Amino acid sequence: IWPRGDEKTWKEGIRGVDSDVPSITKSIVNHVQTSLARQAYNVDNVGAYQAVALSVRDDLIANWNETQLYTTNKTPKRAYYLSLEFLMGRTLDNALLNLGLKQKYNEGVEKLGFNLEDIVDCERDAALGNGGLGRLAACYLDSSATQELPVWGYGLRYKYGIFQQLIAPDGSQLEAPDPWLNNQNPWELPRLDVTIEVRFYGHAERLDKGKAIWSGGQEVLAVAYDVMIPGYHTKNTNNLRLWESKPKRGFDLDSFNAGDYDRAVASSTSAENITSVLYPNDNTYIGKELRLKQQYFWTAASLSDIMRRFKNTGKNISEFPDFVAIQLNDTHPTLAVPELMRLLVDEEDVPWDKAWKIVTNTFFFTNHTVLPEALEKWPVPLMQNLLPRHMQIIFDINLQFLQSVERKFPGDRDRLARMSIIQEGTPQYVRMANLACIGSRKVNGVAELHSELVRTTIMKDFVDYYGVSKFQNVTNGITPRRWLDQCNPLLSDLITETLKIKKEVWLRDLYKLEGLLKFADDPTFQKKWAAVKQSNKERLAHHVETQFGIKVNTSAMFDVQVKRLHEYKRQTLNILGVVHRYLTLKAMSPAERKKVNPRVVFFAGKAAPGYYIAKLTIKLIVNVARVINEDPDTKEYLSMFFLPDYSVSLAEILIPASEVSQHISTAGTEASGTSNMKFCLNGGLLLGTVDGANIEIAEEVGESNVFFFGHLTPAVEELRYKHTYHPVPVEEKCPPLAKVLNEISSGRFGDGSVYEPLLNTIRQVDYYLVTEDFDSYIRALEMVDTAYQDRNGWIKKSICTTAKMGKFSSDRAIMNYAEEYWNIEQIKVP
Ligand code: GPK
Repeated sequence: IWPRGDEKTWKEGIRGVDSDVPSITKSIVNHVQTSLARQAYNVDNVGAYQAVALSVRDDLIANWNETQLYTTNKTPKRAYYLSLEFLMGRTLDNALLNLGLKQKYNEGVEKLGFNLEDIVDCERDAALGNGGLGRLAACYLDSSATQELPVWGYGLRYKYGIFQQLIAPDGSQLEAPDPWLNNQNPWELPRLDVTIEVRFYGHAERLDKGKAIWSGGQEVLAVAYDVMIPGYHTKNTNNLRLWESKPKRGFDLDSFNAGDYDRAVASSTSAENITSVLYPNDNTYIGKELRLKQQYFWTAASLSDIMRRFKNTGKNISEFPDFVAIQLNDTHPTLAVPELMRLLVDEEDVPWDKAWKIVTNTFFFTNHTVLPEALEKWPVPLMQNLLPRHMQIIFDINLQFLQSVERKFPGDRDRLARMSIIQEGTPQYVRMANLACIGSRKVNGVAELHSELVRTTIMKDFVDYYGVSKFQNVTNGITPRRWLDQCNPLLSDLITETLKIKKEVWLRDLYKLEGLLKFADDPTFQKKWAAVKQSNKERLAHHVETQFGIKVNTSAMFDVQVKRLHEYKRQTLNILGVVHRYLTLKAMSPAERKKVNPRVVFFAGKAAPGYYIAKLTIKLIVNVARVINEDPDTKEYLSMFFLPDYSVSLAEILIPASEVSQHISTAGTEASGTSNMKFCLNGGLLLGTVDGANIEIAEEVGESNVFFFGHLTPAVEELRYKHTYHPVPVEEKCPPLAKVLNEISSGRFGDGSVYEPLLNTIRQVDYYLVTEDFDSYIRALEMVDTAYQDRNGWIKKSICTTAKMGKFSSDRAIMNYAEEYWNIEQIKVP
């Protein structure tokens, strides 16, 4: 029976999402006049963007509605991707491409007197993430939707995303807030009806059978905002649910009436603060109570939502893991483990052991770093106060676990101490990675080398205990829709025309790129390939020229390093290499210089606001750039730019323009890296260390097509030992580097004393082994130069690189999770 009213009227009432050009212009004009309350004569580009976005949103909503209804009725097993970060970037262009409507909107917008590219440029990035981890989550959503997998993301709707980076006249990084929601956001659906109560503080009283009652404290509301995630050329449109915090009661009426306004709104302000701002730390743990509040708020709301959806199916609670898989993106959502225990034991009356079985069959845990400073550890007193019931549950889980370890390895006290969820001391700490591992069915790293390091270092004891099969690898991937078709339309078209297969086909099966190999030597194809790169270089040059007012030499090699500023990523190695090159050029005669391969070096990336050395590195880059860009002897041959405020949108301009990109972390420190994949997919060659996914890229494209240098992972530990116990001065170890450091100290690039703390990290402990890798780095740069001199050889390398990047599609990675971890199936919405 139709739910209400006349079925025919309902069905005929569904707004046709007709995709002919007249319907599109009609819908845009309609939004201008109604949603925006404007007229043809007062629409600027921003207004046009809003109207076009609202029009596209109508299509997305229609698909999203159908997908959600159809999937709910099918009650399949679903997977949930819990991530504190989703670095989405812009949506309009991506949505148009995924819907297959870009051409039509182009025409329609033109008819209305606008240019689609300008309109697309009006959109602000949704930058709810720091770097690789957050962007990976975004790529995974795209691949899940494209492959029609029932996957939802869960995250937080931060009012402020990653800060905006400004560069002061003296080269310092300044941070400004990113109020990205100031203009309304057409890509989200507020679900003010979907609200969940989340408790903090209070007290937990134990009952019998492992149960407890948690009461009192502060209650906060989580409100859902749904973001539509369209798949590529499919109706399937998935959901990303972001939670916003809100006070449960507006304000305290008693205080208000007594005239104490501050107190009246204090608790509501504290509730709203929870989802105010994204923490700007990457690869470092930051032990702030508000951050722990964010983590619990988000996991509690998400689990409650998941539980409600599961219960709507009417299945028995023991079937929970047959219908729900939850991927923990790093340790940030690990509180989901004790929270699911709490829901099952305290609220659903499930016996402890049965509940534990459900929990450990539901969760999967991805580790993204082995850097010790990034591993989350929360002080027990802090957690005890904020989450008293969870602290009890964690202690209970730990007791049972350690008893079982003791049975397997009797009398091994050191092992127990290492494996315990609780790190002893004053205060005690909760080790989130141990908890995540113990609570999950599988643990994975993000590239082969990294996963092996997970097995042999941070998780070694757990491998001994569980066996190695629990610890696996899923090499990261990137979506070829955004990172080729969208950011590099010229290359995408050239590939389509060359492969003679539809774009829709190779963009969903990236291994098809191998078909380019047979054209790698074809001179006409090489010419077209080079022309595309040249045009992307011009696009970047134009961007730089408008920003800096400096003309960029577009016949020079474009060399790019863009990523978060971090000592382990070694932007220092790059800048010291640039200074070395500069000094070398200065020492040459004008005739000698003419033989040098001109190079433009681009940097971009943010430093965590509290990371002093990283900020000093930015200052050094900016000030070196200022000197060399103005030096008439050398500027033709070497110039350098630090592009402020790196973002997804800026990456979309930089990556297609790169001829070589640098991924030069100390071996064993970069878990995977994903921009390396983006550059190579766009025909840029890789200059890097034998680290992370660089290794697998080289395996695919062939070692002759990458430029590798530096010590290997097994050597790193011993070198560090030597640095500590048998230090050798840099003057002895590496004279050219010593010279570079001294030039900086002596004030060649502005007051040298400013940089002493940075230079001393290299002169003294040199934990990241800059002094050990500098020589081979310089040699690698020379090899790059030599290879670049052979134009056709270089273009061939570029073609062969793109051709062999099929493995790095995030479609492959997501299918691996779906089949080997989540056990979910594709659903085709008819
Ligand atoms: C890893 F631990 C973290 C972190 O806090 N933030 C972050 O972006 C990155 N990462 C790794 O550094 C990259 O090597 C990796 O490719 C990326 O996560 C995705 O796995």
